[in-house]
Amino acid sequence: MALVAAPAMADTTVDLPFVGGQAKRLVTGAFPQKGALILQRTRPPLLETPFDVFDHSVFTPNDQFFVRWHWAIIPTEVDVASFRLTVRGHVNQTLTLSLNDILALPQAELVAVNQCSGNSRGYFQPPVPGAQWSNGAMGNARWTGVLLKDVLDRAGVKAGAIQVRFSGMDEPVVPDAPDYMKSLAIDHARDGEVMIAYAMNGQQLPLLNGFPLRLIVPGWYSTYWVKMLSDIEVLDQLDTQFWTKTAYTIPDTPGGNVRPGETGFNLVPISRMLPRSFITNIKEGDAFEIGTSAVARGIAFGGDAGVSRVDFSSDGGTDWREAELGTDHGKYSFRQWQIRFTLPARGKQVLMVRCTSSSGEVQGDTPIWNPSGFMRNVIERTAVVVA
Ligand SMILES: Nc1nc2c(c(=O)[nH]1)N[C@H]1C(S)=C(S)[C@@H](COP(=O)(O)O)O[C@H]1N2
Ligand SMILES: [Mo]
Repeated sequence: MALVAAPAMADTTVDLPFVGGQAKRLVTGAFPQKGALILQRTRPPLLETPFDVFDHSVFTPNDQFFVRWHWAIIPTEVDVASFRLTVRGHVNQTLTLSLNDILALPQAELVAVNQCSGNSRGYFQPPVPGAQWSNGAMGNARWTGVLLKDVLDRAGVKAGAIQVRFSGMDEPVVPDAPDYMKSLAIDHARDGEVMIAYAMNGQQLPLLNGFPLRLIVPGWYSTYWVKMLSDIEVLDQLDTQFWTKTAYTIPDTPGGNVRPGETGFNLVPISRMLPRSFITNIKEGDAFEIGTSAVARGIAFGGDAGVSRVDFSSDGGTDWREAELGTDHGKYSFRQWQIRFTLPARGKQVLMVRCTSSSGEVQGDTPIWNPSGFMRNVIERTAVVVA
């Protein structure tokens, strides 16, 4: 498949309300197979979903799904006839699978949120280095493909296997830089949920989201969701490669939370996601008429569990009321919520939304902090003006 240029689209700008001041970014349609996305970096691309997209559907359209790559050498086309996925290492037989071989395996399907560990990093206070994302480094899609377990079973995992390491077709720009790879524990890899996807929302994956194959690790941050997956290696010892051992680690403290400047904590690999929720139809600064009934709606997800309830406050967190939930597309999906409310007092009012997961985790009231700016999941606040 070769890339075709996206249709011409006028560039506009967006203001992201970061703590250190607003960031003006270009909204571009210049990337292949992609529509309007917020441009943070061109090479390698960092493209963010404009937040209003999340108000239209719980499924994030492929052409507005965010994009994140670590290294700039990304194939601009993949030949579907010669493409092969290798499965090797601590297995009975090495496999070299064509896309037709993959398509011949039993089909699996799952709706799941793909969220960057650093989603919302731009709101960390004090600020931390790294991609300055607003809240759009996430998306929800129906993924179709095969179970990783089925592929590993065909190769025959030998006794003593510890981890499985995944690598894609992208490459670092300098030869001694570490190729992007991630590993999962062998039991996780064989849990019957981790998938190798060839389709997203019923279409083949956009190249920038990993065509022709990507790993889906439901409930875990997308650093593990290796794109353009071409190599699977079963390891009989722990992976000591940079991207698993050193990068993408969080403090081994409750919620990955430390005080700014704190030292002396242990680091562990980031893993499962935490519950989050957002208002999608009301923006900071929107005007409301006193005493008039209005509707708030948005999305929530439970992290690595489903959404049990969503509560809404229109008075800065004093009173909370339970919102009505939309269709359940499975525990790893966005879930829509909505509620009717009235604002009884003039002036500034703070709207808040809070998700409780089906495993009983609740979003917290105070933002967490860690030096990498990972795992933000505080209850978000939207101040509106009542007149
Ligand atoms: N091959 C490859 N896969 C990758 C990455 C990468 O740099 N190379 N980045 C990971 C990270 S950190 C994120 S956030 C997601 C982004 O997925 P998306 O671009 O489809 O939204 O891809 C993951 N998979
Ligand atoms: Mo990421």
